Amino acid sequence: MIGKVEKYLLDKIQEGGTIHITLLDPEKVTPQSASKTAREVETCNTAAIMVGGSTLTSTSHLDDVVKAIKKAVKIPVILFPNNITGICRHADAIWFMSLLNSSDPYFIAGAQVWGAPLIKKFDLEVIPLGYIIVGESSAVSVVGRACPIPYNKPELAAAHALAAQYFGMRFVYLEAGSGAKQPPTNDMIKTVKEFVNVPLIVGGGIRTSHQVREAVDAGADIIVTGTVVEESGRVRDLIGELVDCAKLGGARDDSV
Ligand code: 1GP
Repeated sequence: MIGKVEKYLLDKIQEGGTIHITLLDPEKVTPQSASKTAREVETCNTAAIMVGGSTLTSTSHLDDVVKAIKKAVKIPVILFPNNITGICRHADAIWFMSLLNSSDPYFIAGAQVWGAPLIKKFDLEVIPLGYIIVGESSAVSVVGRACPIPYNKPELAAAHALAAQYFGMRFVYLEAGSGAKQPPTNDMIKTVKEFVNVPLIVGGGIRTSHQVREAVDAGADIIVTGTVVEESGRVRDLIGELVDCAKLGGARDDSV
C-alpha cells in the first residue's frame, strides 16, 4: 500500500517534475549540525531528507540525529539504511531497498528479512526500492559486495531496473557511490527510463547545477546529493541552485 510519504513524493514529481532530496550521513553529522543543515535545505525547497551512509553508526546516535532533524523541519525524513542498524523509530519512512547487483544474498534479501519485524514494530512507512550500483568501486560497492555496472554498459543497468519493476519495487535508484568522480551517465539514465516506468532516483557524484540539469534532461525523477552539502560552506546557495535546476524538469506524465 502506498503511504503518505510515497504519495507526497509521487505528487511532487507529477506536479513539478524532477525533485531534489538531501542526503545526510549520520556518521558525518552531530544532531546540532544535522538540524541546522536540514533547516537550511528545507528553506531551499529540497523535497525530503534521507539519512544513511555506508558505514555503521551507533543506533543511539542515529536516533539523536533523526530526532533533531524531525524537530527542525516539516519535510519527510526517509531512512536510507545500509544494514539493519540503519533502522530508526523516529523517521517517517524507510527505503526498503534490495541491492540488486550484490553478490551477497544478505544485501539482496537477508538484511531485509531480519529488519522487517523491527520496521513493523516501529510502524515505519515502507517504500520498496531497487538499488543498483554503477561506475567504479566505492565504499557502498565494497560494503554491499556489489559488482558495479560499468558506465558504458547502460543496457545492464536497464536489465536490473526492469527486474526491480517486475519484482514490484516502486522506485529504482542508480547509485554511483557517495563522492563518486562521475555520476551515473546520461546515456545510462536515458536507457533505464526507456525500460521502466517507476520513478528513477539518481545519485552519487553530483556536485554542480550543470550535472543536475543533465540528469534532469536524461530523465531522472529524483536527484540525491550528499557530499556537496557536507563539503560546502554555502549550503544555501548550492542547494538552492541544485533544486532550481531539478525543477527545470517540469511536470511530465511519463514519470510515474
Ligand atoms: C550517495 O547517491 C548518494 O548514496 C549521494 O552521493 O554524496 O556524491 O552526493 P553524493
